[in-house]
Amino acid sequence: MLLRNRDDIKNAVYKAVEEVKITDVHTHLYPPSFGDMLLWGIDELLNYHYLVAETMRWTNMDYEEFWNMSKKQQANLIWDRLFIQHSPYSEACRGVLTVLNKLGLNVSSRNLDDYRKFFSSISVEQYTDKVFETANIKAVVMTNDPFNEIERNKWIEELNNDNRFKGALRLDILLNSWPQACEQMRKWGYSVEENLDGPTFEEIKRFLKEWLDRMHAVYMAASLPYDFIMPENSYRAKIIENCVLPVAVDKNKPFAMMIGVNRQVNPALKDAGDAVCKADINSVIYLCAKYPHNKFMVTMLSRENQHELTVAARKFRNLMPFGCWWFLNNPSLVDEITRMRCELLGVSFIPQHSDARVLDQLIYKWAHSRRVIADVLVDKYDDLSKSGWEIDDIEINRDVNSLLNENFWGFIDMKL
Ligand code: FIX
Ligand code: ZN
Repeated sequence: MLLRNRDDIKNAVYKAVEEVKITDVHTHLYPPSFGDMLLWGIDELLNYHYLVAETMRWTNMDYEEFWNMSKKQQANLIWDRLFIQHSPYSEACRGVLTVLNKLGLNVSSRNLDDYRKFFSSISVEQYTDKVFETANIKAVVMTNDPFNEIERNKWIEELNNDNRFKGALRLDILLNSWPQACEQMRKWGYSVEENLDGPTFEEIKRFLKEWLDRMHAVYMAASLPYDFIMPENSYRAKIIENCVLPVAVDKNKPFAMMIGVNRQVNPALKDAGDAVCKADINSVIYLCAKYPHNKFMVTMLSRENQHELTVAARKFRNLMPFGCWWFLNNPSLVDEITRMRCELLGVSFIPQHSDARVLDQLIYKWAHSRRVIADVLVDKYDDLSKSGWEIDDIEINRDVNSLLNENFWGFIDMKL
């Protein structure tokens, strides 16, 4: 149907963005069959590390005293400081309320125990279906670490029985802590040397292929610190260039680089203790230029890296920018970054991922992002319309499905 004015365009865009079943390209979720590794429910939702960081600004309690509390005691404290004593309009706080509201619970009761009653009345399997339906999600890509002993055993026992949960081989230990990885790999029977001599590169490639196959991984990924540099005479650089990238071409898998973390600036906060620092875009450019047959998904943590990453993506078809990661996943920055990406890349990027650590977060992270992305798209199609270009809802549906689904799966399948 041709759309003649802004209101019609807005209705069509809102409908398309609301109805598209999304592939969430990066999360920390696991299928219910992985047991306690899957976090869900109000107490886990409130214990999200974003909310722990915000709570610690409202108490002079010793960190250890907080960590020694039960999850429920921690949740009670977080609820009191961030929701009762102060209005919960931070993005992570608002998210908790969006989840409760979308589940049909009485948000205005402000009664945590009422909410707990709901979560104790539903099984994790039922709730997983409910969350995927409420958030309108087709599939989520996980973060799967073969060096995590608990998770390693889940994969060896072949426990992933839910096709909605896609594997992603996470390489942080291998790349950022090679001495530790080397010691562990030797125990598993790989003939690897810390100095990378002998059959080490071949053995690392064997390890990567085995785990890509075992996890049916859709890509390999790593979180890389803000001082990540390529080329470099380092274990990490040598393993990337001699092992990760050749295997990625052999298996036709992207290498997803998540760059810019300033790791553990406050270790007492544990997962909440990381910060951000501007990283080096020329390292991304070096890899994309030198390895044209490799596919690179890249997200950068610093707001200051966003424009140069988007410009770099204009230069390299093997570079797919994705998401508004972590400290960027706030409406004001999602709007700014998505607008810039539309203006420089058109439809050829992946606007968002949830990074959900708690199952329930799929509901709020996508409800909030859908709205911001939709509002950006309304302006873009309205601009087109004002230039005389005819807009119809079929093409809007096509573009929205590209942004939130097909750009990812097409990049996965693409052979360069
Ligand atoms: O490296 C990552 O995958 C990051 O997303 C996490 O380490 C981070 O703690 C997070 O969950 C951010 O949203
Ligand atoms: Zn993450």
